[in-house]
Amino acid sequence: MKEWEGLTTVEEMEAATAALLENGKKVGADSWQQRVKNQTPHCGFGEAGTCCRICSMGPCRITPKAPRGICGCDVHGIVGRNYLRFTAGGAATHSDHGRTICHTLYETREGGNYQVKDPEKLKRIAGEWGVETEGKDIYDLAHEVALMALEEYGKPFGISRWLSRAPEHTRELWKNYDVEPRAIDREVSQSMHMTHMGCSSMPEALIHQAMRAGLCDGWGGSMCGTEFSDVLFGTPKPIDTEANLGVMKEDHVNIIVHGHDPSLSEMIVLHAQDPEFIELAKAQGAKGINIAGVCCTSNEVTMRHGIPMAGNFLQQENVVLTGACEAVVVDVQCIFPALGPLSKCFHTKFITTSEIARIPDSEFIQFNEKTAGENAKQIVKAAVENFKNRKPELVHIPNIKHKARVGYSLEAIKTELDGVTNSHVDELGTLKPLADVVKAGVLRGAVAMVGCNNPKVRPDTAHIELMKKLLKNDIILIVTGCSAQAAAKAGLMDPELAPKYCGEGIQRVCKLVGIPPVLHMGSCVDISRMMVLVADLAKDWGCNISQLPAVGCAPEWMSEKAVSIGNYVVATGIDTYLGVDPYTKGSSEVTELLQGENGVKKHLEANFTVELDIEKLGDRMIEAIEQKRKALGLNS
Ligand code: BF8
Ligand code: SF4
Repeated sequence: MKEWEGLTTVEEMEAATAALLENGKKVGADSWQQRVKNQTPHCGFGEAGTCCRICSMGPCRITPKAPRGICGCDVHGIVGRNYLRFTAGGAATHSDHGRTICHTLYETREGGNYQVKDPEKLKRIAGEWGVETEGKDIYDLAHEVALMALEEYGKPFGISRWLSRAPEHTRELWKNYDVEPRAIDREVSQSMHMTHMGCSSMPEALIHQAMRAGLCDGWGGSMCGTEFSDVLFGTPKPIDTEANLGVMKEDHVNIIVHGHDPSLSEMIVLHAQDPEFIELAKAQGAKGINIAGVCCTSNEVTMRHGIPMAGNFLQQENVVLTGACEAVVVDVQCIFPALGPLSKCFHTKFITTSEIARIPDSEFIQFNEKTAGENAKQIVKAAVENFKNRKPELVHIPNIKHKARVGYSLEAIKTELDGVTNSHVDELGTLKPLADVVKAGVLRGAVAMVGCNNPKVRPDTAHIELMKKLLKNDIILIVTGCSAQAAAKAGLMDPELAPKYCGEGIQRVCKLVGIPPVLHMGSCVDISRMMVLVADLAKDWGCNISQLPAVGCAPEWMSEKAVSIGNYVVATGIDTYLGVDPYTKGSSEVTELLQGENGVKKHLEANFTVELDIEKLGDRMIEAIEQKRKALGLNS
């Protein structure tokens, strides 16, 4: 049996991209591939984190000859401040997304644009927060919980409510190191304050706050985003779909949803099914309306509706280059401004919808929770009416896609395990069967692979090659974000195909439970699902999170959000492996704090490893998992 036969290779994906770039040349389209060339080499000060421009006496750049900025700040202070600001950017972004979801929850009403789709989950959260649910109207409860969640962003006293989900030991560590996040906005705000000219320049203090700001995201804003999206739109369950550009349809109106906030895309998905728009599409000569996604918006709608995934971050220009995209509809985050001029080369409508992401050369249709239905209809109509403007000679959809089974929320994972063992203990099931197969060595452990693409890494290669390596070593994968889409495009989420090539243990588990070896847990805010997973697993196992044979990995990360995530994953006790340098190599002290034995590891039991060689990165993760097994006295 030829190894990994039937999977789509990165070479095949690159050939598809090359054909699309040729298509673009016909109309003078720019591309990120070209812009990378224009931007290379990058500024060495920026890459090392040693440039400071937070006051206008600078910019100050640290060299052996100029070891301090004008204010006297040394390289460790500058690198540390930059790192904290980077984190604050990510924490703010995830958390503000979470806030929008809380507002959407507040707008729910019977028969309204938004409804409560998972009342049981809402009641569970209400129970955790000490809210009486008995005899209460579900919408009254939704409004009460939404208000409480919104207050999490600015409450004057106390710590994040979500921390109560963590195991006792983790909470002790957080308390002792004083990193329990308080109000979500406060941690972001304090990070900005600390990094203002003339405040903190002590690396220990800056990295300490970076951990707390990360935690306010993962155990705060992102958790609000995930949990209340489930309440609003349904908690994901396993569902079959497809991934890669071949999901676009030549004879259909293609609407691409891109960004992160499901409040918009849910409405687009809903109204694209309106018979009046389907009729309108037919009147334009199309067979129907096809919705596909890019980036995390894609992950949100694929997890809940099986909407196909057109691609991940560095494929966003490709959807326009097909010449078959009637509209790219975006909300917030990870949207290339390049889509403006690019869409002008084709007939594509580039529709922005949020005051948070205003982009030149786009059509702005402001989306609002109160008028969501009307806004979505306007957008779908504009896209459908644009079908007639297609230039047939420019239409080229690569014939490349793969089957994928997605939808593995924590609830779904527990239910799947329960189905096999019938060990039904509480209403949500348990992770004991998972703990048992890992203890027995059938599975050696797990890697949570997450994050973006970055042209610094050959796109998708690190995700896919690392996954294959880990799977062969009986290490199961849980994935989110653009990593999940890389796996889906390759075929690693195909439950019939992918397990064949995995280690024997994974093969057995996949067959028994009926799952693919790579489990799609959702978008990047859904890394909060992974935090609850490890918290529950540690409780069911009877060990600390840091002892579990599990690590985190972001091999191709690029965004501030990814750094915020990395911080909360580490702060939760999970060693985290990065394939791209986080602009800290200019400071030995910051590097030690993040990656050494005497920094955050001393307080939080985990740290970062940065390794740009992907082969070595994989080896180190396997080694770490085996070491954790050994420390637990499990078989080698
Ligand atoms: O939040 S993985 S490129 S799409 S930042 Fe962006 Fe990175 Fe993709 Fe989702 Ni996450
Ligand atoms: Fe330079 Fe200090 Fe101003 Fe930074 S804060 S730009 S190091 S003077």
